[in-house]
Amino acid sequence: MAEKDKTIKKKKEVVPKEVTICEATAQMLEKAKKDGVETAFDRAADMKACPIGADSACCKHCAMGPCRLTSKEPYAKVGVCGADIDTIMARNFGRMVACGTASHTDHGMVMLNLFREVIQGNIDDYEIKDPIKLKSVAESVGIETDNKTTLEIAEELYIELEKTYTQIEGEIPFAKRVPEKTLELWRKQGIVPRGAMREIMEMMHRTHMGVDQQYENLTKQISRTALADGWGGSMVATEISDILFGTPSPVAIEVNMGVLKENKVNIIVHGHEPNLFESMLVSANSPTLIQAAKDAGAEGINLVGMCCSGAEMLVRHGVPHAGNFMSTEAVLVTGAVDALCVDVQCIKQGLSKVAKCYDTPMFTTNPQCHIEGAEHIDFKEHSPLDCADEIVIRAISRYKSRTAKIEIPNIVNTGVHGFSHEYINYMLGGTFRGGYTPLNDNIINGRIRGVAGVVGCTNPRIKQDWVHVELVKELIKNDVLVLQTGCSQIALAKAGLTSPEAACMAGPGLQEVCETVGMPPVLGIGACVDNSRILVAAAEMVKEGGLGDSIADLPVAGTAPEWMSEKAIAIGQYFVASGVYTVFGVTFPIVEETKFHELLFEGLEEQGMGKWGYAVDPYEIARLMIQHIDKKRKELGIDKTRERILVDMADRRELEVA
Ligand code: SF4
Ligand code: MSK
Repeated sequence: MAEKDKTIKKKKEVVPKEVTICEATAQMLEKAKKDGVETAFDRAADMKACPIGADSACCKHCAMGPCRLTSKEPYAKVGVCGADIDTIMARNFGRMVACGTASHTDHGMVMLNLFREVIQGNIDDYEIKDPIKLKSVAESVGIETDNKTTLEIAEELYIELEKTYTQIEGEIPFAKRVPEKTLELWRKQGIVPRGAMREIMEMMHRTHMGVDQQYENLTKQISRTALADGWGGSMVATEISDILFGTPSPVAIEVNMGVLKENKVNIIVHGHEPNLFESMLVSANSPTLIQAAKDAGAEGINLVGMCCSGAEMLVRHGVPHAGNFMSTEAVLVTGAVDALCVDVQCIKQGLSKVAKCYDTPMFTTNPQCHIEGAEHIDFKEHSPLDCADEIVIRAISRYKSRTAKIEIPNIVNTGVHGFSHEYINYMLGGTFRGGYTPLNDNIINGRIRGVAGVVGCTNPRIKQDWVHVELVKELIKNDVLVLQTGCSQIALAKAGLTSPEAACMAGPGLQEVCETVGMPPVLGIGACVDNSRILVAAAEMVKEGGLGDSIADLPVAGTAPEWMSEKAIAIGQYFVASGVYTVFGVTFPIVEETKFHELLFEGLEEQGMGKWGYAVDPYEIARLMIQHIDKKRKELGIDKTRERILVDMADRRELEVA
């Protein structure tokens, strides 16, 4: 027995301050340790990532395998069928893109189905909240709107946008928003998406054993599938959600675990589709349920978001946000959560165990996502309040019989979020000069060096939030304006960088622009599907003129420095195929010195698209992005910062005479 004990491997101990810079999360991880509760941080420390999988050098696409290629004799080995390292990596990468694209497009399709049911009068609980956006989206896909009612425009838009999914020939509707030169390149390459279902199906078919075994050909379908996400499913999700629930505009926000209130019924909504959260908002504000909460001894109902549906409600309505992906278990350790309700995507199965430890009821609500250990209450769009009310009632009853010891980190950070591409247009151009001219002008005159999209997840393989925050600080210090989505923006909000006061941390040019406009140097714009807003902003910058003819000409770059999900890979690939240099951190699922690696990291740029980059260190990621921005500025001939010429009265008179 004593002999056996010696062989029991001791679990690696997690030191909270070493795995996160989020103080609230660290405090809760300390408490979890005392309470004997395990989180993803513990499991990550205890489970080394598989090195062969990390290199994407294994294939289990058929029963002649699974085949593992080893790095000995630099990947000279091939699978039983003869598939080489480039084929295997490209197929694995393609399947990641297919899954990420499927996730976003399924989400978008749920929104579109909801839109159809609303306009057909089958659902009363939702309505078109933003008819102006409805009109502009319709016009952007070529629908004539003059002399038509809102309902007529909506019906035509539904028919048009359905093609995003079901069309089998032709180009997806939002291809009309793509700058001409970028679209021409896609046509030449044969990568304009037809419909998302078609592209995902073809991607899966071509990665079956014995089909496409040429990495360059596979890469074309990888791009086509990813573009069906960015300019398809994700864009539909964003635009329809804005039409139904309102287009974001700047709103003061509060983030971090201190948004939980000990004397209120705390309900967390976590997931991605905004319809559940919108209905939870209605229930949480219902006078009857508020009274029920008061009768139970609470001061009220406190609805809080997490992860991406939280980010979406944050930018749209200013609903408080408790934390990003790697804080979802930690927040339950507070003992203060009276109900956790979830829908789809990025919901760790481990949550149900942690919830049980603190007597927090956890509810799944989506028929596509049940979780062992959580109770399922089906959310039905035709009677959404049945589910939402039930969850609130159950939360009130948990409040009444709270047994868990409560410890809420006393940390709340503030900022301003909600910068939709429409608002960026207005903000920089004003009511009478709406447009991207001021942004382009400030890029041309060098006050703004370029624009960066800093997006994506947090990941227990890397110190939570640290790379996001250090990288963004470095970018704004160098006059790079930062746009943010998903969990990344919560990291920056917690660090205080999304408040206008953070302008003092920016370089002199960006600082001047921020102070003039009254905006923060870091703009939070929504959930991970809302990366489509960045694509639209990039297309608008090209359309405005002065910065080249295609997205690939722009001095912009993207990054997901702490990514973890397949959706992130799909997002990265659609940015690359759209023309954006995109740097990922943590790990990259491809081995260097292979033909597939060379294609993604160099070849695609030579073809006129963007390219991938990889670095783990935040300062190195910033350096790579700034280097690329400077390269683009040089190619555009705007690499020398122009001195501002102040026009005096004599000059003005001369101008008038002329
Ligand atoms: Fe092995 Fe080829 Fe089958 Fe993959 S498809 S498991 S490489 S035999
Ligand atoms: S939720 S995909 S952890 S951003 Fe969109 Fe956050 Fe990444 Fe999920």
